Amino acid sequence: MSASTRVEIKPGAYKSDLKPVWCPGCGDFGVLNALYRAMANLQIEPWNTVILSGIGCSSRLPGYVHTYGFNGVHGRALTLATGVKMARPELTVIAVGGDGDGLAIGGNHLIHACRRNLDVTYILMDNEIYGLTKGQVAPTTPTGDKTKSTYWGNPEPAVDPCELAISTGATWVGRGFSGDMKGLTELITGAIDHSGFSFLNCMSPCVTWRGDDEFKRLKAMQKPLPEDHDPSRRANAIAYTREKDVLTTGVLYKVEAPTMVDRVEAIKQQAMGGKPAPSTKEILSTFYPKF
Ligand SMILES: Cc1ncc(C[n+]2csc(CCOP(=O)(O)OP(=O)(O)O)c2C)c(N)n1
Ligand code: SF4
Repeated sequence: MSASTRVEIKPGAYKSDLKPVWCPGCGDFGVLNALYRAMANLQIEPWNTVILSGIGCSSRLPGYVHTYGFNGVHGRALTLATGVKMARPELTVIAVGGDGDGLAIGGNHLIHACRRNLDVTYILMDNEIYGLTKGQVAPTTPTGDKTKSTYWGNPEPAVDPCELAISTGATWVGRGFSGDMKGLTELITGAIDHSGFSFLNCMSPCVTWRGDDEFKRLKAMQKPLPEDHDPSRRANAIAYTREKDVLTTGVLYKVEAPTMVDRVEAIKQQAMGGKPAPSTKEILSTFYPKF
């Protein structure tokens, strides 16, 4: 379709027919609405987009967006995203999920997605708790907090997801808050637009298991990055991790680097000595001549 005949896609067009079943007031509504707006900002084509997730309240999100999607198994959002991106590099691939899904059972996959610099956007909806399973401690639960599984207080130190992503090789790392629709929409737009692995840690309160005050508490702590922040320097970005009394939001880190697909394509070219790559049928016929 030529640019002149293309119809503008409005944020509402990305809504699916499925109604979210999140608790009233859940932070995940803010992330979903910001995602609709970001997709409209970029005029993302739903028919060329896949959203992948694991299991958790937040992992229900793919069902609420009018694109291709898959709500997989716990902790495996990024394994699915890796497969889709490597098989169909031309698609927009977005992975979503909770802090339990992405940092506990799926923590290993996050490390490898970062170091590979897959051209995938990963939105971690961080509520500092396991929401779906009713309030157990998560890797981002602050030390000392009482949860359903830590009656005497959480004895473990918490992970800073942005610090982890920066130090393992993500090339775009941001922190947002679902109570800040404008800021979050800008961040999701930038994350999807980035070529390489973009990791957005989005504070997304669980009002049921972390309490009604979470939005107020985080809003009071939120502080945008200073205008002179240089996101190309890793040390600058790391300085805004492990914060206790403030929630600095914005693009902490952003650099350009070859993606996993770029590197694999370069190897293919090298291996083929400039000849075109064989089709799948040609490859299979070398193993099974009758194919
Ligand atoms: C292999 C496996 N282990 C455990 C579970 C149980 N389980 C389902 S969701 C979940 C954690 C949910 O927390 P999080 O990923 O932070 O998402 P939220 O519900 O808070 O959005 C767990 C432990 C599971 N479904 N599969
Ligand atoms: S339990 Fe928490 S995370 Fe899950 S839908 Fe309710 S408020 Fe959201």
